[in-house]
Amino acid sequence: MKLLLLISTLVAVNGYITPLLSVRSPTSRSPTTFLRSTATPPASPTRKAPIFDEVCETTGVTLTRFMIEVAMLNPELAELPSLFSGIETACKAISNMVKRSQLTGLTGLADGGGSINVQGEEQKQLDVMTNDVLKRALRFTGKLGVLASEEEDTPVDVPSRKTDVMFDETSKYVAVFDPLDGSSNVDAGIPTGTIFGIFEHDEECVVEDSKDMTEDEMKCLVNTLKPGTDLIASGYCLYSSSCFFVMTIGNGVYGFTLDENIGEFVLSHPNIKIPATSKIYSFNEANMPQWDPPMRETVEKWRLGTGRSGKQFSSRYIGSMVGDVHRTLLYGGVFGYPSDKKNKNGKLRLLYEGAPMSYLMEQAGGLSSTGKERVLEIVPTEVHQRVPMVMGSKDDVQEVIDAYSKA
Ligand code: AFP
Repeated sequence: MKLLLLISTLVAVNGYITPLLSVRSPTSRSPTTFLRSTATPPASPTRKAPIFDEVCETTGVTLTRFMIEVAMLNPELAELPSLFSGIETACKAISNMVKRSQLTGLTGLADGGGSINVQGEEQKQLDVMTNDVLKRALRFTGKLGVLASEEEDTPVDVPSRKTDVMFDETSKYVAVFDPLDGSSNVDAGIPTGTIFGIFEHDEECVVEDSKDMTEDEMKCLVNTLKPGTDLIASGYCLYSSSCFFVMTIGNGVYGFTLDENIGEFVLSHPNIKIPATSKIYSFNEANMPQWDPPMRETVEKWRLGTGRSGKQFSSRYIGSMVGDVHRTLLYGGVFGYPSDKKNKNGKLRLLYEGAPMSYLMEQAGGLSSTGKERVLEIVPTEVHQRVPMVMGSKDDVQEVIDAYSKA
């Protein structure tokens, strides 16, 4: 196992203490030197998205075509299409596994029960298998340095396997994902989804074997995990009445639907914009008595029609984040999992649920907050860190934020 990280000195830049790293990356043979801020994330660069505003049943724009255009418009993203193609393939495979699970014996708990992930949750067979499908699909793209998943105890360093690599091996990206969100619902045929986020990999950490890591090596890997403001791309696949692939590269949100006749994701929702206000809320209301007073009081007003909009809200909650967020993006509304007395940080995971979904929500014109801070600005300190969240239509989420500031 090799860890090629040399921290040579510390310098203060713009008032922030910043380590000056001397790095030997696996791809560049000579050491390179650069500055890396530990305090404020760099602002996301502006990306160009292709303009396709037509949806066509027979000769639509496929996700593959869309990503080729993305790479042409943004040369710095030239390697992203191959990574997306891995995710796309994994989503198609997972969609099939989920759809056929009642017939193929893939329902129920992994190992007949007792298989617990690092967060103490019992794993379903499909949790384990979909995690594997994604890991393989991403590894074979040859674009990935590190990946972190809900079903992995620690971030996994993806070894370079020259024979499996179709393009130049650059270890350019870090992928975070929840392979099968909402899996506790899957046996009942309720929608589930895969959530992913892509960051750039700094390449200062190279761990050739993910087993037997020392504490320092582990820290190095965890340090590759960044706040949502650093996301290059994020998205989800929803396995429901149709299979959807919804994504952003930081310039709007685009939705594709799997056309099973041709086996391709085809653009069906160009430039999704969430309505600024609505009358739908989506929470596990059984936890309401335990919520913070500003959260509880705002939702109580929505129930009575005495909130800012004066409208009486209706409740829609699947208990499967991808399904609930998809509906919220399309119809408007507020989805969330606030903190409560039992779960101080709510339930959702920051890195592979909160941040990627918040990036999409903001790109669609909505907001995502803990009530007190923007979810995208939270710097993760742990891989499986949880975050209280309320996201959705801008005016309605703002009402919650205002209630917190008043309190
Ligand atoms: P599972 O993947 O264990 O089904 O959890 C789903 C989830 O993380 C998210 O998708 C839901 O919004 C949330 O949990 C539902 O939690 P409750 O069951 O506590 O409402």
